[in-house]
Amino acid sequence: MDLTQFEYQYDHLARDVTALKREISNRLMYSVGKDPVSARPEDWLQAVSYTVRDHLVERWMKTTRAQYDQDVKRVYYLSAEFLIGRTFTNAMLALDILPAVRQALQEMDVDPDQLFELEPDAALGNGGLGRLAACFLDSMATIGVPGFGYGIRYDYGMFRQKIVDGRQVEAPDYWLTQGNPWEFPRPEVQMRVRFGGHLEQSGDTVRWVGTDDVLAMAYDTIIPGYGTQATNTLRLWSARATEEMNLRAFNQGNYMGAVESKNQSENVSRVLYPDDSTLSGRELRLRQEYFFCSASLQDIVRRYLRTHTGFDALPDKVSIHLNDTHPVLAIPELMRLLVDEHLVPWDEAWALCQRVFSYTNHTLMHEALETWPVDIFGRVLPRHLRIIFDINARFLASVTAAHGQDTELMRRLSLIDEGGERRVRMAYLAVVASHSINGVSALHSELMKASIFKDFAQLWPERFNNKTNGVTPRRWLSQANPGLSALIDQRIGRNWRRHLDELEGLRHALEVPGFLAAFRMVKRGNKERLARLVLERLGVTLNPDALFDVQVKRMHEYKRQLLNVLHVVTRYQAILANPDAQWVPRVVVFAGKAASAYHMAKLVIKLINDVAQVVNHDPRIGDRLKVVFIPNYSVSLAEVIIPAADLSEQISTAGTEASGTGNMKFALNGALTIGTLDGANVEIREHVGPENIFIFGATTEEVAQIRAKGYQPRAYYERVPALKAALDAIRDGVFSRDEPGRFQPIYDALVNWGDHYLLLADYESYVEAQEQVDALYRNADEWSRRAVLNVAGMGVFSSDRTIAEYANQIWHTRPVLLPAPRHKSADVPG
Ligand code: 26V
Repeated sequence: MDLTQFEYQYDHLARDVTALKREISNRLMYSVGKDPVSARPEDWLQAVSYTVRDHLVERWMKTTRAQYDQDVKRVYYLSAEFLIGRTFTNAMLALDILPAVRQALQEMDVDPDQLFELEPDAALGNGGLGRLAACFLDSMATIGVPGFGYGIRYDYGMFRQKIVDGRQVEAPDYWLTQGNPWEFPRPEVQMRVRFGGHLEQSGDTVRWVGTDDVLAMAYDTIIPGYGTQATNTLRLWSARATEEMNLRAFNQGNYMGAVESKNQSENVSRVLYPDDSTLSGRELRLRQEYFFCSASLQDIVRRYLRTHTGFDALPDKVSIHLNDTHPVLAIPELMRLLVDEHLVPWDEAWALCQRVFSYTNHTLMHEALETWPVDIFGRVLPRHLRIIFDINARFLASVTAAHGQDTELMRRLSLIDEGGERRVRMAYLAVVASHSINGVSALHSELMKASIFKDFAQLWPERFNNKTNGVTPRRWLSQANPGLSALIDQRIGRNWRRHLDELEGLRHALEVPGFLAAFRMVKRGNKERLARLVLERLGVTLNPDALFDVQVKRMHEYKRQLLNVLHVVTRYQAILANPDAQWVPRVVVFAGKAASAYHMAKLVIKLINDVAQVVNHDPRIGDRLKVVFIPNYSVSLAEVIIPAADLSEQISTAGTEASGTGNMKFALNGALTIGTLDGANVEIREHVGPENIFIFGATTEEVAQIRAKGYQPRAYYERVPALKAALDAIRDGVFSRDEPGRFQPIYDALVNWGDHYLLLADYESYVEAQEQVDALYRNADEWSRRAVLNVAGMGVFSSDRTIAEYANQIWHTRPVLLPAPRHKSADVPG
């Protein structure tokens, strides 16, 4: 369906503000139980959310029915994280009723923008991996892939970050206080998930008995597609105590004990693990992973069996995608369901698994690769450990049969790491069980084959492939940047929302008189919007004419926020040394959360805030340099920060950032990138042109060479005076007068302890690139021209393109066919 039809269809809604007002009043009255006089803004938000949701339900039913009738192949996207953010605006956009709802609210004396700000983010994710899952859901619905998301309905999402005295303080994110109008509880869909117990063997059959069980209850969220009737479902599982658990506990007469054990079993979906840097190895995390895998697999098998007998057709009807290793327990769970419960012979079950599962790897960082100690694993999931041992034995036997006895190779390939404490290697299990294994950028996919999966890539080269990430243009341009969207619409029409390639058309706009000025005005408006937010939240006044230099992402050593700080300190010192030079005024913006136990990342937050204090209050500096750390980075905050950026910092050590997706969002919103040849930056450079991006630093190969030669960070420290000055200032307490030794650990990590991420090696080339940035920014027209060329080149980074590749090359799914939409409106715009 093309977009013009779409516009015709909903045109009537845009006119029918009256109908919307009636619906909202009804919802306020009958669903929220308030009258307009006593309703609080929260009540209005509920009422209008229900109203908008009502408009989605009909298409949802239709899509679900059509999927069932056509018996289409479904894609199940299993992910421990879905970082959705807010739903309200997104849903209105999908329905194309935002202007009508705005007007309806205004006519009811309710401020729509105030309402939008009240909606809490659904922050069920840490960062890139979770946000990618959310962009993928949007794209699957939009391009008509019959996709189902499966995950956990955490009661507490990603913690709220407060900054107290310059330090991160974590507060719980109980996002469900006001209820969640976007979800449908499904008390009739409850799956029993078993833990613990032991195995009883009789002959060939194994029985898993004596388990402690928890129920998984489904909550469904509608995922609307944009410009289509198609909608999909995100099904999240919430833990409930079983009936026998309740009875057993309460019958013992110990009321509080009973409540406690009920709580215990419900704890499994209580809280998102907020650490994306190291595996904590905590048993509760393993239980969470199994909890949602088991419930999802039971649900998938149940749905399949409604329309099939026998499992032969399973791979033609079901694709299960593993978003990193967190859902890998789905593999032994499907084996258990097939072999133990449906009596499918092992070899047949295994062949089915290999045709059903596919896996995406999102990190090469050793600390984040999941492995579970065999003893914990065996205690929590004895049956699954046995299944994994059996898979491993057969796998290693097949390798021996093909390649001969090679103990060293066996040791490297084994699903069980036998060095030290025995551990299950979850990524290897994913590789062995999947027909497709992909990385998330061209570079990352190559590195993956050359490093963590080297032996497997030699065994099965055909299984490995790349799917470069993308982002949804609906949220990250249309919704986040209405100003730029309107300007683009004027030039190339509205179709880019579904066909992002059409942004190429902006190249011609460069010839249109006044276009660059209009583009700059939009950027300026976005910078004013961010400046207002910063003034409100931090009390710092920003000059919207300054260059906004932005690094927002999780706090990690490999992402090198610290390299950015070194540049800030260098610039501060240079301004002091040369106050009369023509400095390009700069605002350096940081935001991001650190894992609560990640001391170095937290110390970097403190350093940024301390540097900000000194720089922002130094009267000699004035407007020439300002530094802000905006607390509580989140999807909704990103939607305000990203459109306001002139410069996007993507400065990870080459070879460490799998892809990055923030990099894409910034360029799409007309920021220029300063970055290393890492992750998707490499492909961004290809698409925007090397002259329109600031690339610096060692390449992956150079990083390897530097390390191989025996990297000596101290040599750089001693050789480069500006670097030495910056490091000395940090070490000597220039930014921490109250505690001069506070940042000694940072200095030591860089100068004395090996500087693992090569900040000092890349410093000079980074500072030089920053000077080129200044030089270009002085030429406003040339800067804007290059910014437009960045937008124009971003078409390929739509998650629609990514999902189309997954659908065609990995899942082999076809879109569901929906009846043509009804044209309710008679008057069709010309
Ligand atoms: C890691 C871990 C470690 C074990 C326990 C829990 C946990 C939870 C999350 C993670 C996240 C690591 C993977 C990740 O987020 N990777 C990011 O994925 C993005 C989407 O593909 C990609 O753009 C980023 O470059 C990559 O860092």
